Amino acid sequence: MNINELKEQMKNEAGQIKNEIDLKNFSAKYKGNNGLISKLFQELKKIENKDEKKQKGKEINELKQYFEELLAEKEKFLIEKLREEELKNIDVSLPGYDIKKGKIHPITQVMEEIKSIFLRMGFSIAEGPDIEKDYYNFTALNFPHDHPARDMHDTFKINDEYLLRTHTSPIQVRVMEKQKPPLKIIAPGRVFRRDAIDASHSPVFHQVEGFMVDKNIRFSDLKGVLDLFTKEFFGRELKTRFRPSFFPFTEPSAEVDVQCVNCKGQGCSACKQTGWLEILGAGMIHPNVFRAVKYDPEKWTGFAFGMGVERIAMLKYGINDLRLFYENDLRFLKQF
Ligand code: 2NL
Repeated sequence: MNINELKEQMKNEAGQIKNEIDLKNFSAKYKGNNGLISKLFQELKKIENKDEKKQKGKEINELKQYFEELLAEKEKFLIEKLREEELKNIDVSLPGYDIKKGKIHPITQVMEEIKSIFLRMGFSIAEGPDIEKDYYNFTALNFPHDHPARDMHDTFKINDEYLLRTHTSPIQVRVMEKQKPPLKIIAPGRVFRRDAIDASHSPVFHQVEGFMVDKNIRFSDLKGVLDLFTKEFFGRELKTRFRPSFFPFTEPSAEVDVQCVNCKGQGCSACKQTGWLEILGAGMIHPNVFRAVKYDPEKWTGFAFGMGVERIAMLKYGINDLRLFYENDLRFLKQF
């Protein structure tokens, strides 16, 4: 068979390729060590006339080139055909897959919302270690050595020097040690207390504390910042009130109530008929705390506050048992 006839045969065969198997057979017939093209090259070696050999070699190479083109063209054609058939079988009226979306845990959501409100007021965020020195957790915060909160029964002690922080205040002491005022800082984090678990206690919970130090910071600044916070977080229509209280690290100290989110201050079972919910502790930073971080209490003043995130979340969403946050029951978590 001469080259031109072979070319013609290739073309006809290629035209009849309908599927992958046909393509494989077509390829095997001509290509590879046992293929027809290889055989032609072998026969070429036998030709003795140089010019004839050269001419024939050129023709076989052209044939090989032609074959490769046919093969590539057919391969492309088959892939496109396959894709077309796949598309034909897609029923666009079928409902889509139900993609199960994960969610942010409600405690994290509330933490993020609290942080975002204070960030908008110009506060920065600071963090610190869960395992803290007794010094940063108690001593620098003006806790007397015999203060009941230092008791073994309230604090997870690691050794004489270290413990699990019982509040996030040590973060703020560390910030003040390193940085000079003016400061506006939010300190969120996990805290630990030796409490038995019940509807309102957990050995691990979350706090957001905050403080501001500058010249001439007054109690009215504290009231303005916290009033704006409660309005943003609980609702514009709810009032806040400040009651006198006591903390070792602030003087004067206050507890902050917001009007009951449930009854808007009318009195209901959620607020035990008082119309108010306690949400925060706060006060003016005690001069002894400033002395511990080598700030001059005659020059600088500041306020600080702290809130329990679980407590705030429970009040906001009307949840009566803190344990729901830790049980990972999807029926509960899905609601947030
Ligand atoms: C509460 C009360 C409070 C602070 C936290 C604080 C921090 C420094 C200095 C002074 Cl470094 N005070 N924090 C002040 C008042 C109250 O938390 O009931 N938290 C759940």
